[in-house]
Amino acid sequence: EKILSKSVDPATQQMLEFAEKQGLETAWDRYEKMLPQCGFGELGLCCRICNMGPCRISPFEDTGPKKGVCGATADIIVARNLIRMIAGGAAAHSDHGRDLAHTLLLTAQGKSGGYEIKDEVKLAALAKEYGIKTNGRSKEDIALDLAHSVYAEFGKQEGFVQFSRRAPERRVALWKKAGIDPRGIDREIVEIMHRTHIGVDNDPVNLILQGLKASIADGWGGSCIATEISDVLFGTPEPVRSQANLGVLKKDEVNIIAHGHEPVLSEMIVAAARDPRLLDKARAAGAEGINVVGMCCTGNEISMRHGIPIAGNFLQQELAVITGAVEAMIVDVQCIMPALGDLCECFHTKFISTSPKAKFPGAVHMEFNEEKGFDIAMEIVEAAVDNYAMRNPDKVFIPEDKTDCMVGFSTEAIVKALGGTLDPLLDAIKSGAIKGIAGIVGCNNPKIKHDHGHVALVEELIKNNVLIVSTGCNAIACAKAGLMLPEAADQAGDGLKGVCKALGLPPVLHMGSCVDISRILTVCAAVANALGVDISDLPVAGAAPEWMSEKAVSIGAYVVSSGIFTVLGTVPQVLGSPFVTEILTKIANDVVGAAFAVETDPVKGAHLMIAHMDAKRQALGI
Ligand code: BF8
Repeated sequence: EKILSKSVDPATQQMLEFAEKQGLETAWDRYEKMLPQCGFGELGLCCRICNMGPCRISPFEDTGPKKGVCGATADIIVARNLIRMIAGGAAAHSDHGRDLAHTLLLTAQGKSGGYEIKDEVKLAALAKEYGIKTNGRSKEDIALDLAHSVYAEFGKQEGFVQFSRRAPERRVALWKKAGIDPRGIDREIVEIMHRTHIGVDNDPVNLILQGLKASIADGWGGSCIATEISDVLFGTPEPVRSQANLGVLKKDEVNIIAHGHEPVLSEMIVAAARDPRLLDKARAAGAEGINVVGMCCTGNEISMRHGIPIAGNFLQQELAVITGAVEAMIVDVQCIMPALGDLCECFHTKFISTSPKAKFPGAVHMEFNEEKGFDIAMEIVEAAVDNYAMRNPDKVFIPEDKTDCMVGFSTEAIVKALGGTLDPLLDAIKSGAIKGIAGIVGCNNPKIKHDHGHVALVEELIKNNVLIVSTGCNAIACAKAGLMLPEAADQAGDGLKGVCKALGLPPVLHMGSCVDISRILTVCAAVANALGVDISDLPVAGAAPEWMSEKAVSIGAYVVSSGIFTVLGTVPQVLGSPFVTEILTKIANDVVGAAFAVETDPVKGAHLMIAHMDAKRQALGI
């Protein structure tokens, strides 16, 4: 029963039971040992920004300090802590985008190892946005100019981030008026670090506005660059069948997990694993083949582009190792638990780090670089193949669960599925067959029953005719729950069911990894532009039911800044300041036309979103 309370996912439940029997520790155990978590930290009231501290503000009215040594109040401390989280998240997403820009540059110069320009249509479209000439030019020449242009977005000191101009004019005007139209990506992140230094910006409103500004640079800048350049290099996703959950690991094959975020690495791992030389080697070692599967967002990337199965979402990374059937856990950056090092020691699994930016205790470091991308990937996959002989069959326990799913719904793929224009979608929204669109995204968090927040919220929404666009660990949860199949339309309300059946679409569309939330922004902008309104006028809402990362904080901030009401399913560390809480949940409406709500019950969260959509529909007169 204790295990049932930890996850709704049957594979996860089985693996947790197995782990417990083996005495193996997971994030859930470590979370329990952490309880009760620090009350000051939970409320955002602890300040460690300078060495006069740490300071902590008493949340109680009549006792304890109300100001830090420098005089910072709860409002200042909470606001500073919050926007530092945004800086961390925006930096992570944007650095991912920068790595793609780097790969595009090397590829255009003919210096990358194994990469090519796959989507010339997108290359031309992006070139047009930047005013880069395409007539009579080679794709490499165009790509070179584009790489320089997107690279420049990071260090821009003035002006604006180009892709932000996809937003409706009214949205841009509103950003300008509020002083939150970002100039350059790095600039806004650095400015957060400056302003939150001791003795700089001590106005909670001014601090939060800068947080929003940096987050917009993430969503409409760094994340958008990551998505678009990935499409140019690896192809824009189209609907493809895949499978999800730990049952995708195979008993008789070399199992390789690509875990992390950047397709620059995982694309090459996928290519190397298909190389006949390594396949022969695997067979010679007694394996039937090489089975590459994904984990977390890199799993989303390669499943969207190649149908590669996804082993699981964030909280399943340790469980994958515990199956005893993984030859190599290959990681790059973000959402990789350092716990994997100790855990892999208990098995034959090789934990292989590849990024100079991300090293881990207990990992073998095989540094990856784009110049020699394919060759290094070959070495990494070969290390996994060699490790097959070390597998102990007695330790292998692979749960059977795996679910079919249809993934790969880029904006372009959605438009194509609709017959070439957004009109059928707009008509369905106008007629009420579809009540609205919800973007459901984000992580897992042991504070909430694994996947329950995701699945219960999405099920309630589709029942009420809300079409779902999904990314990140939510997408993986939905795939595992069978919600990403056209048949899942049977679980939807009559209106949505009819639309899905007519178009052969699932009610929950997999739009990719977390940086691909930029795809959701692009769709919202296109719908708003088609209707001649702002994004904040649309019957759309967002939610992050199980969020935990700093990236999720930045995402939430740019989604709200883009005019989309957003429900958080785990409580952010801001409640120590009633004023900051009010800014986020109410006052933001007056500035950006949207705000946050916090609701830990997913069904109630769904109804907050539905009520919001109803209100927007009424205002639009539909
Ligand atoms: O970028 S949803 S746990 S894997 S942070 Fe991480 Fe959260 Fe998963 Fe992808 Ni996004």
